[in-house]
Amino acid sequence: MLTPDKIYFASDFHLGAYPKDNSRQRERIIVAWLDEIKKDAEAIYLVGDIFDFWFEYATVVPKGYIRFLGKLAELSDLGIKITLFKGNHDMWMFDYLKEECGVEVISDELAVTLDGKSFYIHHGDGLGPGDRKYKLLKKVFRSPFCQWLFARLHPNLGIGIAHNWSKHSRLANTAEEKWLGATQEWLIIHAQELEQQKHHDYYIFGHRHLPYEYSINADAMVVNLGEWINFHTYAVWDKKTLQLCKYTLS
Ligand SMILES: [Mn+2]
Repeated sequence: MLTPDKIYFASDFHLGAYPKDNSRQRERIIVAWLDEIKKDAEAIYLVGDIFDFWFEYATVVPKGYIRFLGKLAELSDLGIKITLFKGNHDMWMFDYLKEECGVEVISDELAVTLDGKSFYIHHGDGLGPGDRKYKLLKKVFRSPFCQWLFARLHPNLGIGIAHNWSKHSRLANTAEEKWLGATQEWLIIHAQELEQQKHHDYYIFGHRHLPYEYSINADAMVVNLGEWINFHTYAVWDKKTLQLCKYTLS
């Protein structure tokens, strides 16, 4: 066993996304990756949209992802600190994953200092200019009243509606996202604005479904983690550098 001295970041697994067979195969790849990094991981940050849909009723959780959930529990039992961010697809996580898998759930952003460097981490939804429709929708979806109402629906109906909606989502219908240029990439614009208020060494986002690294000044970098349908990308911090890597099943 190596000394656990690495910190890993990944996002947008979209487990459960249509079609189901692809999702099961993706789960195997993710579990293999987690199994590989457990030898040297000190902490793992899963930066949102881990599930294509998640909703916790008082006594019921969505079917599936059992190997993934088991692996999270195993790693957390080994003492690896796992932090799970809510994304726009899985914002309805409450206590279950904390209680069953020992992970910490973060609702929005997390600013954390790791080995003397400051990291600003957020899934990335509802940030930057524009997208006013989603920003409003997010407020509605996150409201306790709306969540209470949704919980009144029978799970077959509620989760059925959600899966149907997700079939029409960006990820289900776009092969691969393309780089728009730094002046158009809204998470870069957002990071530049944040940087003017307070310096961070690294800004880490998911949501964009496009892996990239972009320096906004001499000591601040934006890293987008990509997704695990087309790219299988993750970032690793080794106490000196942050590197964006691609996982291939060996
Ligand atoms: Mn996503």
